[in-house]
Amino acid sequence: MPRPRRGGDDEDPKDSTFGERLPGGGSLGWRLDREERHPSLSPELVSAAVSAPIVFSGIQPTGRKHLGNYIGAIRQYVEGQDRGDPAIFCIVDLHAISVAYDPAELRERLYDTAAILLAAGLDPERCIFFRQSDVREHSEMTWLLSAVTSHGDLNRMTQFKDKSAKQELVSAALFFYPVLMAADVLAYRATEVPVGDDQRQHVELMREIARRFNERFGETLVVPEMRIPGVGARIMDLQEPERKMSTTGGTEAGTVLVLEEPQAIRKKLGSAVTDSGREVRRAPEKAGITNLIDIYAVARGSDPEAVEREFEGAGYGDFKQAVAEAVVDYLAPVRERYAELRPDEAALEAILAAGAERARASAAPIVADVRERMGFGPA
Ligand code: AQP
Repeated sequence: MPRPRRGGDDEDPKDSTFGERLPGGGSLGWRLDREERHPSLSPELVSAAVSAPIVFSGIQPTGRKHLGNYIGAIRQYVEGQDRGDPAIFCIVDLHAISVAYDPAELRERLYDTAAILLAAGLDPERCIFFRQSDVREHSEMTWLLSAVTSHGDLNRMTQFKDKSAKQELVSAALFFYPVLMAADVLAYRATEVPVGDDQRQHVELMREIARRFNERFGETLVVPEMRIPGVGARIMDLQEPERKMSTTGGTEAGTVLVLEEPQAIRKKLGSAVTDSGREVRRAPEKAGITNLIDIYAVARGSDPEAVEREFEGAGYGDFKQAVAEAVVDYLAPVRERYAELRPDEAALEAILAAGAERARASAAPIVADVRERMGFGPA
């Protein structure tokens, strides 16, 4: 059942707020991993996949969302809600229990995160927006998919290695995190997964799980594609620009929070680590400046080449001040809208509950297919 096309590869780059031009005259603001375009799908599923993307992504309820989350993921969600048919976004509270946590705080941070996403521009009328734990199909699908997930693959996941090194109790949930992530996406036959660059390995694994399921049980699941922004796929820590900006692993001074006050943002960007040179240009040995150029380009809706031209001959001090003002302007509307939305938990709850109902209606028949293919229930 082909669905109407709403943008995609052929969309006008001028309409994109993300616009990086690809070499060779390409016009995408985004890179899609297309090396294998749905090799294992039946014609019917292929036709569904190419007509309009089914977009799915999830984000953890840490409440302390940072500029990396915003640039790498959240702005993609807002853009994706008009291309996706449907676009599905969830707050992944089941993922959050894979490390030590407090139940009461989990609820609070979930509302914080919901309010941030709505403040950023997610519109429950234009997307399906819900809380992961409200849709039990995610948990069931995790167990079903674990049958086609290899232990060796899970053991190779760098996020598991990094995070398990920091835990007192290394939970089985932390090990299973990528299977749950695969279940999230595959339960909707999503075709496109907008994420930051750090999720590349997890998306590769979910693609492998889908392929293996189809080989073992017949064509059932869609092999999704990863969608990462052309600029800003990996925002780096301002103090340690060799490491990504991160909720758990970064420095406090090097992590700009979405809800941070302008003065704090100015201070953090003003003290961002650079290098001993003088030129505002991107280079492998200039990780700090390269990061600031990317941040400025995204915040001002420009591109890195134009930023280099704009600041030719300028000193690092002036450039850092300009980046700070750009980030303050970029995040201020989100912070202001958040302050209006966050206090009304009943309204947030109503939005999440309505989204969960729609999500369940989408996932239930697909999980039923998976069960049936795997030999559950009467013949
Ligand atoms: N530094 C980053 N640059 C670009 N994108 C990023 N993302 C995370 N860090 C960067 C993207 O944000 C989305 C949501 O992430 P999450 O909240 O579910 O947690 P995460 O991926 O584990 O990243 P965090 O927030 O930094 O947490 P920790 O410290 O736990 O790793 C994802 O799409 C991610 O790619």
